Amino acid sequence: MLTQNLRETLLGKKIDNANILSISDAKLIRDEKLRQDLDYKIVIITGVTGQDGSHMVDYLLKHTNAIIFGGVRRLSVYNHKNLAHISSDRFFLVNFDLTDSHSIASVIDKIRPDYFINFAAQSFVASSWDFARQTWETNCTAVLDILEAIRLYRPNCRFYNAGSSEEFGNVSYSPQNELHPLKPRSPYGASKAAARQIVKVYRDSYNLYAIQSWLFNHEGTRRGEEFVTRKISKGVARISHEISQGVVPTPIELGNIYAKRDWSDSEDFVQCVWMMLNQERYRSELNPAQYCVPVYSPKAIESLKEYVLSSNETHTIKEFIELAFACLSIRGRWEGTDINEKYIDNNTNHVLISINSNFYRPAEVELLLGDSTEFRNDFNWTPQTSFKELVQKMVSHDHADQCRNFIRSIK
Ligand code: NDP
Ligand code: GDR
Repeated sequence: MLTQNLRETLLGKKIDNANILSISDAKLIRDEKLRQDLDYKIVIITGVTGQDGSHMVDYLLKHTNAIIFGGVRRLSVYNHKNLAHISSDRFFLVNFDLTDSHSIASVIDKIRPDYFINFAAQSFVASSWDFARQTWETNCTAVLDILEAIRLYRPNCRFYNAGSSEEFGNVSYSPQNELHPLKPRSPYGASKAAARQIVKVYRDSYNLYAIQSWLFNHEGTRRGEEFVTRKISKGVARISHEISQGVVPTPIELGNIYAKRDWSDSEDFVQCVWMMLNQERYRSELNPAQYCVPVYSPKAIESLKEYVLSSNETHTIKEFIELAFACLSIRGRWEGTDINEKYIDNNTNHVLISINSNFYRPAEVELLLGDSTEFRNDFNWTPQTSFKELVQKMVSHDHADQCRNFIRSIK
């Protein structure tokens, strides 16, 4: 019997801490939804409070009729900013922690998903040296636990795990495609590379529809503030405001500004993830009949592919900085070398960027440049957002935020 609170949740109240479901209550909601319409697909997405997970929720609510359960771990502080805009009777939050194998088994057994999209991770490379074990458990051991639970309780559930270009690490050649060897440089990269192996072992051993892509860096207005692009876009917005107020700006402190990254828009990638999870619908050479449940044909599973997703362009952090400032009409010049290198405002001569060696990493991935030709060809896909548009979008968003906060502060 549904409680009053569950009945309200069913109607799609706005997301807040009060309506995070227990796994048992989530099962009641799932059963009730399937009673209304047996055709609903049930999707579990982890990492929904983060960047990609929240965009995936938006994408599926817009383009499918799926019932979505977003997995959130219990935290004492409310962190659902990326979900605050969602109000839907097809999206529910459920409490489970990826580092707890019992909770993973229970959620898969009770909710019986058709898709399990795993975006949850300790995703910050720099922290993976400080929390190597926790990184391993979240990014790798949890993947094994999910696969094992899918094998036992829901073998026809399609599983996606977010892999990373960090698995390529100390790259042997450029651009990196699906054939590039795995040469991780961080505990984070190693955890994703190990997860990739176990996903393949489970796919091959048990005929599971289980895949892991290689995602190159992707960003946006929901990017965590510790990642370099967001640190820059927020910093640029703050500095522009400080200059406009006649205040000497505090420079943004960064580490290795010569590293090169292949940056895309997160919103572009979530669509690709959904395509990868439904390859028979989008790859014309596949025979959809082989993907019928309850049992996937071994031939179908063999023909699944894992893909690189990338912009196929690489840029230094310095280029990102120059463009970000230019978006707000601030032009600068570089002076000094190594730890003394600085970016100086041409107009005011204020220091905008300085180097702090605390942001250097024990081992750096100097260059990433992807080759996503395989995905583009198989799925007839091209990204919507260019590098320039991405930088502009992030800076404009943070600038507008800065202005809003300022207006609020003088009211
Ligand atoms: P974010 O850091 O923005 O989000 C990570 C999410 O994982 C958060 O929702 C976090 O929840 C959740 N999480 C962490 N630990 C646990 C846990 N123990 N139990 C449950 N949830 C947990 O990452 P992104 O959205 O940027 O990335 C999504 C995925 O893609 C990650 O796997 C990442 O490694 C991978 N990836 C990302 C790339 C990128 O450029 N963005 C590139 C390549 C791969 P909480 O809010 O509670 O902390
Ligand atoms: P990355 O992203 O490590 O590529 O991992 P991040 O934005 O943290 O770093 C990119 C590059 O910028 C250099 N850098 C700095 N980085 C941060 N965070 N802060 C700084 O001050 C700074 N100064 C220079 C870094 O050294 C690095 O070379 C991201 C994550 O999303 C992973 O989860 C994902 O797997 C990979 O992208 C692909």
